[in-house]
Amino acid sequence: MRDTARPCAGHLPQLLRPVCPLAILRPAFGPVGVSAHPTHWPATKEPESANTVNAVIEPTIEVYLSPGDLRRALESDVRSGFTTAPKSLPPVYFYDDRGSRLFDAITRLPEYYPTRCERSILDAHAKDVVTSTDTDVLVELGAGTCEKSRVLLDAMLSNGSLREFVPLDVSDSTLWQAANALARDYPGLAVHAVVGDFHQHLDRLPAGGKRLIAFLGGTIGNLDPEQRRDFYGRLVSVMSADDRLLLGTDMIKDRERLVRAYDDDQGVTAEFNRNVLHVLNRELGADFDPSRFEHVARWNEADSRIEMWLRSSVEQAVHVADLDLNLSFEAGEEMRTEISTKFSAVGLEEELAEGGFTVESMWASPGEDFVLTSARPR
Ligand code: SAH
Ligand code: AVI
Repeated sequence: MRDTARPCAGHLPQLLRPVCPLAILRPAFGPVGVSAHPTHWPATKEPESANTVNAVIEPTIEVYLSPGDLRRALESDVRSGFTTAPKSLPPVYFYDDRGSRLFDAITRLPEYYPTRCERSILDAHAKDVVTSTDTDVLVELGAGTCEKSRVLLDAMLSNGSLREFVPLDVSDSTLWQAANALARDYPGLAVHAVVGDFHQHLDRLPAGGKRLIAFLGGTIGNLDPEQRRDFYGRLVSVMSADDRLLLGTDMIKDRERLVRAYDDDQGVTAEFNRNVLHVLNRELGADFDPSRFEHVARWNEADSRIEMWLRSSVEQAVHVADLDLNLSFEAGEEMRTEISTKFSAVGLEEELAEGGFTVESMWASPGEDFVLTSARPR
């Protein structure tokens, strides 16, 4: 279980060095608000709806996870996760640059339906979401490449209410590239990126305006029930009565489809899963041989979740040099790398109510494969 009193880790390799000359990594809990000088990312296609009259506002970035925080969190998670049975690691370590690219590839796989389903709901209902809340600030937690944010930003632009976008993610380079692309594509939009952890930095989100706090992709399902309770509690405590939560959740469905979404034919998800071993080798001087670990995706009926595991194909010893830690794996021994919880509409509504929210609307994709929920603090 994550210790919420200490920094939770993001991926380390890219976070240990600045993502751009001006994205200053400050000591933990230090002052915030670093403005970036102009940077020149390749311009992406300007959406037709972009307001070309306004000037581009250079994005700003706040960094709440210093390299030291991240390093300490990784060390602590490895020590605790590898010395309890079964071995486990939090999924946050998947997302170094390579992991973020692999996740992006996953979202385009034929078997991985959640991204397409959520996108289709946004395409159909972003306008309803925005007009019903009259929001002028979009906050996105675990924003990644911010691809789906564009649908909401376009709707806010059409509604005449678009003012500020605040994406938060642990993956600093992915976030910074996305922030720059969005600032260029939406002239007049203030993009304020936050490198932080949604388990511990929700209270650092800029206040003011009517905020739509989006948590998309089904990432809430990567938290266990206790982490979700903590998350809702912290989120509701920083929301004003005018703010709204927009939550994307993957729903319970036929087991075969679920497992296939996490065990694709091309092996992209397997590579994503094994990526955590490359991260440990690079960051902690471990000597994992990723080819000696098999990707396993399994449906856990009792807990309504897909679990990803890495199964040692042989009996083997692994040394984590930086921690002076010797690990042994039995042949067939598994370590858990991710849970991905699937929800029922009733269960979700109950969970949100217990977390201090009142559900206002739910929009489902065809077949109720995926659901977007808008909720307000009670
Ligand atoms: N929202 C996007 C990306 C989902 S992938 C989408 O729907 O497609 C999950 C994202 O959450 C990654 O970008 C990862 O870096 C980020 N993430 C994972 N754990 C996090 C944490 N504890 N705090 C902040 N971001 C986190
Ligand atoms: C980010 N998260 C919602 C994804 C999921 O479906 O749980 C991560 C993922 N893991 C394997 N494939 C995708």
